[in-house]
Amino acid sequence: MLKSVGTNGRKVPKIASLCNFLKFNKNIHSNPDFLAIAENWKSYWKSHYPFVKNDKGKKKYILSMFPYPSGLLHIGHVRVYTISDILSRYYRMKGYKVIHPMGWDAFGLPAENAAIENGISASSWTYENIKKMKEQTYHMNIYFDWDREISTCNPDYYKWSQYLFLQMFHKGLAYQAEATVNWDPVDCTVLANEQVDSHGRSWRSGAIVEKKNLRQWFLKISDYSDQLLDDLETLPKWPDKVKKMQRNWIGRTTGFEISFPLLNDEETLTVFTTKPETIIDVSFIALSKNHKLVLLESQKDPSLAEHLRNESLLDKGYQLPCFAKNPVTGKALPIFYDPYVLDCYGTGAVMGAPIHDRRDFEFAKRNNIIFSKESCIGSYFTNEGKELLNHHDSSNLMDIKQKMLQQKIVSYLEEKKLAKRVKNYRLKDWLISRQRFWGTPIPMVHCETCGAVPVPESELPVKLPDLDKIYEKGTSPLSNLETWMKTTCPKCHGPATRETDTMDTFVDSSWYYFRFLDSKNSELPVGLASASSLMPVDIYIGGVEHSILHLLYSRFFSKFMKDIGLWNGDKYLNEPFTQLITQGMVHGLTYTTMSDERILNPKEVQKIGDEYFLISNPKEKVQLSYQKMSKSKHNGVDPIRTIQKYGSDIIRAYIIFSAPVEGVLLWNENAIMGTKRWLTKIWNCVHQLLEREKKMSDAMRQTKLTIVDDHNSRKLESQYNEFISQCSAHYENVFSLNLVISDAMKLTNNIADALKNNKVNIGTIKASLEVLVKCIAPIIPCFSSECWLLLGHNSSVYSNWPISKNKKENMEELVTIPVQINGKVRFKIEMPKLNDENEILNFVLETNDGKRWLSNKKVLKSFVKQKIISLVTD
Ligand code: ANZ
Ligand code: ZN
Repeated sequence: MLKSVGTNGRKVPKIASLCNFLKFNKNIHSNPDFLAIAENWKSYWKSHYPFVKNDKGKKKYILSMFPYPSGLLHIGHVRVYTISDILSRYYRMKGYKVIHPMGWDAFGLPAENAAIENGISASSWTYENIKKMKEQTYHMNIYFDWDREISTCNPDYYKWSQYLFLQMFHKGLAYQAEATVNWDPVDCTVLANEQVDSHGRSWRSGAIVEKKNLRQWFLKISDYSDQLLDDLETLPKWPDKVKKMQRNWIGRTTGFEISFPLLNDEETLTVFTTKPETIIDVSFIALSKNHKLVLLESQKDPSLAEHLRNESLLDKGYQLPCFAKNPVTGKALPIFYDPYVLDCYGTGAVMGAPIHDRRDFEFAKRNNIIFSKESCIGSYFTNEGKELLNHHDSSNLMDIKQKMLQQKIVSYLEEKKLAKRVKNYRLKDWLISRQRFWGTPIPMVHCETCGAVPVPESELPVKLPDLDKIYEKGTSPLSNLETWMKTTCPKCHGPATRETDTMDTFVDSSWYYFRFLDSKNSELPVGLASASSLMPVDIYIGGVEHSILHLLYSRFFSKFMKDIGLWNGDKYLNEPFTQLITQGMVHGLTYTTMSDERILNPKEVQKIGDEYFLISNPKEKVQLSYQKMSKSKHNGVDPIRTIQKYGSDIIRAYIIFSAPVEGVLLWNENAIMGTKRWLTKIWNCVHQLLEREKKMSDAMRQTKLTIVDDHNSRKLESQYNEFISQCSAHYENVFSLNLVISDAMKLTNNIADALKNNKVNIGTIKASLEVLVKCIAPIIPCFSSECWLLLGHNSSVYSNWPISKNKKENMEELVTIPVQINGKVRFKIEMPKLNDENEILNFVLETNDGKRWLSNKKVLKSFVKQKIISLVTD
């Protein structure tokens, strides 16, 4: 049941209305003071919730990727949060229960480096930055659900990262293994394969990565390879390019493992091949550096050992003193070690068929291996094969030949138990050990008797020690803290030491979107009911640079969380993100010298006529281009400074208008002025309308609400109704958010024309301005709220989304409901299916009939029952 919500019962934004009232009485055509309007509304919203609370509405989980708290929101952050904020405001207006949380991906190297360099604690550095960045989101007027806020460096959060690690450990999905690892010599830590780029450089420091042997913790993501690959097909709202990258990363190949007996030995060598039919043309076997046989032989053969040790010889092959037997042709095959064979792919052994494969061909040439240039495959036909070939055209010829041959060879070898069909993956287990301080401690202890023992759940979190200063770089800082390390073994109670590695921060960010839904739960990472009713994330927005790692790890975690009963997402195949939006980059104007493309500071440049020159050398021409913003290119913008200059509304509108969400945004301050002119035009329309209304007699004012059936009024009416439907479509499509503004600009011009030519009913003009202001409110919150207030509304501009009378598009959504006042049905209204009673009542009060019957009354009671709205008034 509803409380009394008469028009006069609602809250009016006092500060703003007062300021504005003064302003508009003084000079109604003055330009709007965007900064003052923004300040008034932002401070009003500090204590007043701008939206209609709707706990019964359908949920919409809108999430932008949480940032690393570097202390400064950069323009990329501003773009992504603006998009998610706009979408969440839109869906709130539509009556959804929106979840739009924010938190901090707060562990990681910069805090630790700051701690080493400046001697401050990583923790206070991080929390200071969080404070600063939170303030910056306030300037941008981003409405986050701060009551859900989390920081991954908070023990209340990382306790659950540790809990999840332990669950993986118990299921055999977390294990320790000796591994040759990627060692970043600058950051002094291990990197996952995924963190090394195609040039062998660290994704963070850019240093050439070295190889080292260490005992490390791994998560067995490979157990989920098939699910992670197959379920990509169920994500139609993910960009194809991202799905393609993930597919390649998982890299499933189906092929065969074939065993080659060694001559004069019991052992066999197993190779992985996708073309088993080429076995009849094989002329050698090549092995990787760490292949068992290579390691074995190197113990007997000092020159091979030397060959493997000597970095300068490593790219040359080495023939081993043994031979393998081709199980099909019976030929003896030389065996080589060669660096072109990868350790971590297939079996680390390749059968070389030089006439079929370019790399095998090059290898054979390098090593003087003799091979026949005639392929045996060409002359190999069965009788059925010959027959088949006569019935097919030549384009399929090779394929069929190949397939038949493959079948024959495979079944021959299978019979002898020398071949089996296997799937091979590029995706390896995830190495999560980091020799760093500022991360989630891995909750394990090492005991001489019992080995690696998990910390009991009741003792979680294993807290990081308070450390004011971190001195050493190179070893894990935790291993220098004897008191912290010393502990007792949970199993035998003997002396033991704590694990000193911390987790890769990608672990923390693999499940944070669950925690937002139940951020204060002290029993579990997330409650089953919260997770199952509020997951998955409906719209996830972030940078395309996270296409592989973060998204793959998150998908792995959410599938694992289903497996241990933390959520039931079977309906979505336990996929965490239904729609993925990868926002485009922001590029800035960059000055470079014409001669050698040296990046210049704008201070070094002067404009002469239409051209640019170096100040220090006026003969040297300077060229302008747009490039990805970065400090080194002197082409960045400080978002806070621009917001302070223009106001958050204009910057938000500019960002959205200048490019489609996924496109590159070329930052051009001159274009910001265009946005400002457009909003000023709306402002003038509102004031002209009010001025005209003021001049109207009471009698005229009564009639103005009923739309006169003349041509011009009907035209404007149809334009704004069309605008509503177009706008909804753009908001829902997301990719074309920029079109909301171009459509709104068109409608603004139509309204301005209508005011100028005086042929349109003033009620229609008012209605169209109201629609305009409401539809842009998700993008331009403060200015729209101010206009809404000026147009005479006490309610929030966000109280409901306008309904298009353009019936065709809204047929499904609209219902007709009779409204009964003090026992008598007075009128019927057409309205969308709303769930919230408050919202329904607001809707009734906004209609012309509602105004007529209820404007001077106080609603004492209201019922929404069996498709009838019943009101009791004074
Ligand atoms: C014989 C052959 C003949 C092959 C031919 C290919 C073409 P994709 O398809 O990319 O997955 N291979 C197997 N293990 C390897 C390793 N550890 N390092 C480097 N190469 C390896 O590659 C599968 C093919 O890559 C396999 O099939 C094998 O060479 C090679 F005309 O076997 B093939
Ligand atoms: Zn023990």
